[in-house]
Amino acid sequence: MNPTEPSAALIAAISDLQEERSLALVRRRIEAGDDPLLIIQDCKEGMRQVGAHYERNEYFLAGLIMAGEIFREVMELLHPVVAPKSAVRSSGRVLLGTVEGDIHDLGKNIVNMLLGCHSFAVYDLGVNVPPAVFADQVDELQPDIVCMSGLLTSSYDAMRETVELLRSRGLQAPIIIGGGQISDEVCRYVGADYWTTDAVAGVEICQRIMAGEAVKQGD
Ligand code: B12
Repeated sequence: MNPTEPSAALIAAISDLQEERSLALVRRRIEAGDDPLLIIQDCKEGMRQVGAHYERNEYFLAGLIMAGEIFREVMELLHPVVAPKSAVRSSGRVLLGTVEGDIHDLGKNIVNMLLGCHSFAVYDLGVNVPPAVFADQVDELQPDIVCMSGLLTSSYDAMRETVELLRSRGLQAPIIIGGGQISDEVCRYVGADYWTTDAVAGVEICQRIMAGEAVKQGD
């Protein structure tokens, strides 16, 4: 890849944990009218590379923290560009949270933002959400869809426990799980109805569910 090309440059800056350069590149692309979703896609690839550095012991926890901070600042820059154009909330009600034991929230926050842009009313429970809290909030808010995020392999058990509790309490609404390493196999293990590793695809699943056109995954 040519590092002067905008995508490659941003991916490399994030992967190298260059905060100022990453933010400058994002500002430049926003000014040039670049699609914010493409910018997010590049940042996600940069974060994946940071994770790979961490796995190879080239970065340590401080590197993950730094990457998280850069991504958070990038999202602050992007937020006004993807902010909802209208205050109407009519597409459906979504309960969202990162499951117990997991504090990764950058992906979840993108899902929240994009659903909001598509007129969904989103109730975000935050991170490290115990199954009982999901269940209580389902009783109270009666959402049309429940969305869970998790990036750690250990989160799959928390997701599974949450799904079991929600179903045992009679929840009929579809459950979507998401996060970088989720797969069809994980979806089946967890007992969720849908899965994705992409926020835009997650919004499309929610739209199809509300339109009665969604085809269940993970069966
Ligand atoms: C940044 C980061 C952190 C930051 C998180 C900051 C924050 N506020 O979120 C901090 C420093 C806190 C952190 C901590 C840890 N981390 Co960490 N982290 C990462 C890193 C580098 C990037 C994650 C990220 O934000 N990516 C960018 C976002 C946008 O992508 P995303 O989350 O996948 O979200 C997208 C989609 O998946 C989707 N999506 C996400 N959720 C949902 C939900 C729904 C419903 C839908 C529809 C879609 C959807 O939408 C998003 C946009 O498309 C990853 C590497 C990687 N490959 O992911 C490691 C990674 C996830 N961490 C890892 C580890 C090991 C840890 C720690 C255990 C490290 C430690 N020794 O303490 C702790 C665990 C803390 C905890 N209890 O949760 C491992 C997990 C390995 C595993 N198999 O479990 C990874 C994979 C790194 C690695 N390769 O080893 N981490």
